[in-house]
Amino acid sequence: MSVANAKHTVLNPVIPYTGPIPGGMHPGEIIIIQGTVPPDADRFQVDLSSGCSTKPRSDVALHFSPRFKGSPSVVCNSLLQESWGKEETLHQLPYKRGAPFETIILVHEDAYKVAVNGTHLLEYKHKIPLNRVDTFSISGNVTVHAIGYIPNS
Ligand code: 9QG
Repeated sequence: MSVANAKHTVLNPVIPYTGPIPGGMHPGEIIIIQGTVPPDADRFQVDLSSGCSTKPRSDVALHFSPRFKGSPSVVCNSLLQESWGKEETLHQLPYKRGAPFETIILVHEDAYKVAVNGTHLLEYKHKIPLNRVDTFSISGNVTVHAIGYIPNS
């Protein structure tokens, strides 16, 4: 799977980036993010949200946050009515400061499955119905070369 398969591609977005997910989210769809972690990175985050309001802040279905500072980890969570839920923390970090990466978010009926550099990393069960998720954001210490959206058919 590569961005060459994507139906919609966003190239070299300015970070922080927020944009619509073309056609919304359905099981079988894939979002690919190709980027590089800066050498001095602390953290970055990918958010799949329900709208793009900042005040009040939109609900976040998937907040995916690799953290490089302290104990390396990946934190996932959801934001509902401006409150964070319970963090799901994986004490493993396949990203490296200064290195390029490819992250794939696969949309399943019951969960998101995230793979990094070709290896499955984690699964995050849906807290917000897929039909409410329409906005992609990426922010923090990251450079993004391409975001690709691959539809399910
Ligand atoms: O820290 O944790 C995820 O559970 C919070 C962070 C918050 C999230 C959250 O401050 O930061 O990572 O989107 C946010 O508000 C980010 C940048 C307990």
